[in-house]
Amino acid sequence: MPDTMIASPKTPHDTAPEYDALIIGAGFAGMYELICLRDRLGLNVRVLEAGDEVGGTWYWNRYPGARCDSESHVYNYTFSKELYDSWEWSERYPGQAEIMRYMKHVADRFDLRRSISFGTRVTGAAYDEAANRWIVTTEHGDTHTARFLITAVGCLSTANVPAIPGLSEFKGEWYHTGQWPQEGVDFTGKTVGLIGTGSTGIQATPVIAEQAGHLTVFQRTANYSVPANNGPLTAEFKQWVRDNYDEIRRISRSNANGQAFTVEDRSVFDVDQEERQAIYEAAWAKGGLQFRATFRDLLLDKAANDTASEFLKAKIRSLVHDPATAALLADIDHPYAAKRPPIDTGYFDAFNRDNVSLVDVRANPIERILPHGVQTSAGEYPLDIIVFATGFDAMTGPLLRLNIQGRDGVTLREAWASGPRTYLGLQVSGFPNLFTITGPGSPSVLTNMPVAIEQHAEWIADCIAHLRETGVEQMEPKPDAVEQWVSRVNEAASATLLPQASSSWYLGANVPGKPRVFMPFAGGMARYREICDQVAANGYEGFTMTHEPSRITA
Ligand code: NA7
Repeated sequence: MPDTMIASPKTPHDTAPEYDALIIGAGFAGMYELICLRDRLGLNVRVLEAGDEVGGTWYWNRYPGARCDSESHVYNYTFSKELYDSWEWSERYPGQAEIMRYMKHVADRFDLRRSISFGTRVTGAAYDEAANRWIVTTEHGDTHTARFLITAVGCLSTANVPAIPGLSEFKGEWYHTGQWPQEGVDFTGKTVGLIGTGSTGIQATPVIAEQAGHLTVFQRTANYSVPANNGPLTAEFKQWVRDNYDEIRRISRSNANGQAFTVEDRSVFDVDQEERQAIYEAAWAKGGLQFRATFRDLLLDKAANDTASEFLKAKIRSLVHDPATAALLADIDHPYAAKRPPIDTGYFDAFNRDNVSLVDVRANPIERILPHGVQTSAGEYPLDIIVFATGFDAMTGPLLRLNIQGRDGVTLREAWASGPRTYLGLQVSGFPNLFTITGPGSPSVLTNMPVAIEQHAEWIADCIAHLRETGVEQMEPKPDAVEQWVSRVNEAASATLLPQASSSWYLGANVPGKPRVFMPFAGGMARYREICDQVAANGYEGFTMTHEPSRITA
């Protein structure tokens, strides 16, 4: 008697809802993948989302000052001209609330919510080899099964709350910026401590300072920051954006960073000192991430980078009145932009306020959290509220916490014990039919995210369409393709100054015990797109395609 005909008691999996594809996460990536698979391919798709609304990163990161570092006219979907025309941004850099309005607008326009289960955190995903299905478990204890599992969990969605002794005994309030209460936090008159001076701490500092009685910023690694020069968009600019959809889309899809600006094709050493200074001054006045784009060798040559870093350190010293505070803020240990470069609105100026102080926790580390404050090796700081702007277990953290188990019961955590190993950042060997949108090994965080997300969502949809047309049941990368891609990711990083920032989250260095591996692909978005397209054109080179998995019995 064939196995399938043996009568056996029903397991919960037998009655689990069955889909063609399950998508985890309803941020930019999950929403668009849903449109691709449900509306274009006609698949039966469900999205499982931990939050109560769409938005992903922007749903959780609603801390004071939360704002995108990409300019609004490129921080949106471009797959539909009609959608593009239906929305108008109000500021140069969109704030969290406006981005949430945009994402709700997209959800409404494409009727996405009917396919999304909100308030549904995924706690496990196991590949059932016999059935060639993914069995996904949620925090409510229910299961869903699907042929394809697509993670759209973002790169910066697993909060890193440092394990500082004493936190559980803290009598005041404490928050991590990436898990901010929906109702907000009232800092009025409070003594606040903010730990962390990455992009988030740099955005939050001036805003909290305006409300708090006193704000103490605990700095471990000093950081560069360039003014965002944010402000309302003029009617003229809005019209330019409307008139230039094709060109903005073309540029952002054809350069290395997914932004609407290109890196100048000149070396720092092509110009003399005076001209270089004028170029930096103009870029500083214009503001934004394009400071990086002033010269082509800023991220390739340390001597070139030194010229930018000296300019930016001098700016800090000129902005901050107290020389000791200025010196501490300008005591930066890494090349400019080797860590993710922040942009700000009044960060350095905030240290000129009487109610803001800076504490050096590199020289005098935080030793413990006291019931009413923070203790460093130099002294105690009484606090009512602690804000952890301490970042994320980036890129791998959101995937590992899903507890994914692949072929033969091997977990993703085991497969990635020495760091992430993917092919193109899209698939993992031993985890058939699992796709990871903006996974480690893809350009992701080194680009304007919507551009990277659209490319991945479309590539995956095209791939699934191909599998359907050709009758392929199971797809996963060949181990040697993974090996080669991991080498290529390392080579791309090594060609830049990016690995030189020893405390960078790109390297996993911010999380104790995390393998030090440069995670994103630094070879550029346009080059990466070409590689992915070529792989597909070559019949999905590097992947094993199985028409009839030998052990499928159901
Ligand atoms: P980041 O960039 O990882 O910054 C986190 C900050 O918190 C950084 O200054 C860390 O210092 C600091 N940190 C982390 N743990 C500690 C402890 N234990 N003690 C003191 N200071 C600590 O996170 P963000 O949220 O600012 O930005 C993440 C990304 O979101 C950003 O790059 C954009 O892409 C959007 P360290 O540098 O590790 O010494």
